[in-house]
Amino acid sequence: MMKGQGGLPMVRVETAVSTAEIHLQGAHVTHFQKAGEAPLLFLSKESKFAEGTAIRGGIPIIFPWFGAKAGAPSHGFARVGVWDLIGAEVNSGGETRLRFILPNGIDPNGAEWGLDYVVTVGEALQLELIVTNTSRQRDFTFENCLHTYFSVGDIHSTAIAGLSGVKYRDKVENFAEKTETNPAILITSEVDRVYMDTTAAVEIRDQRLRRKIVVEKSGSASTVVWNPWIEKAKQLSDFGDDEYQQMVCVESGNVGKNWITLKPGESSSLKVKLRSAAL
Ligand code: TA6
Repeated sequence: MMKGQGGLPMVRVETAVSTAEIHLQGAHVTHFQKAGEAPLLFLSKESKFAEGTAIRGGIPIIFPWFGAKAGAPSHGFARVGVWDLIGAEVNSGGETRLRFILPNGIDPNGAEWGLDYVVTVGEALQLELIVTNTSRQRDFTFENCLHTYFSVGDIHSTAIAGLSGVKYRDKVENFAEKTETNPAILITSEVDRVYMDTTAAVEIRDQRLRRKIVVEKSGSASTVVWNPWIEKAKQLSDFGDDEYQQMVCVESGNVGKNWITLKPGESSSLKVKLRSAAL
């Protein structure tokens, strides 16, 4: 355990093939990089590293709601809560596996849920978010999402493949329902789309870095694609005006109509595997 940016407690992981950093606030993976490659995750140079303030970049854990909520933190409280590191091991494949839990006290409504997060660092970065309904009587309904910010060489020469034919809600056009027609999505303006009922892997093709990033998932029915573009970037105080050119969010979770309801004692597992290869 060490002091990360802003003095926030952080764990640094070094394997034979990669490095990673995870801040205990939000169990927030803020860095992942394979040896000899550019960082996989984007982290804003303007991000605040202050207790209770969401870190801008990396992999925010979104729970128990996605998006804005009156009188409550945007995207839920999991990403601004301090998680406990309860386990660390190196497996036979040389991967480092860390396990975190979010203390229930973070929930002002009285928690009847358990939240575990397992981060596996190796050639790939693997994440698992496990939600358990600990109530004996009541169902538990929630949204969850791993809101991953990917680093790209230049958004103007980046394409996102894997969502062709999928219906989505376009938040830029008042949540209008549309269907994706592009086999490879190009970002040429603000993009904020919630793709629904999709379990497909997504590929980020980065011509500038000559790299593709593959986002594989299970236990997720929604994929969100977001780039703030020029005007929205200027409005974000923890995001550089030009940084929209070096990032894209491809987020894996269960959002909107894909929310999850667990019966008493049930658990759900959201898994994401991130890997890169030469393009
Ligand atoms: O996932 C896309 C989104 O919901 C956008 O609408 C934008 O608000 C983004 O998340 C960032 O949200 P945040 O609360 O982290 O500023």
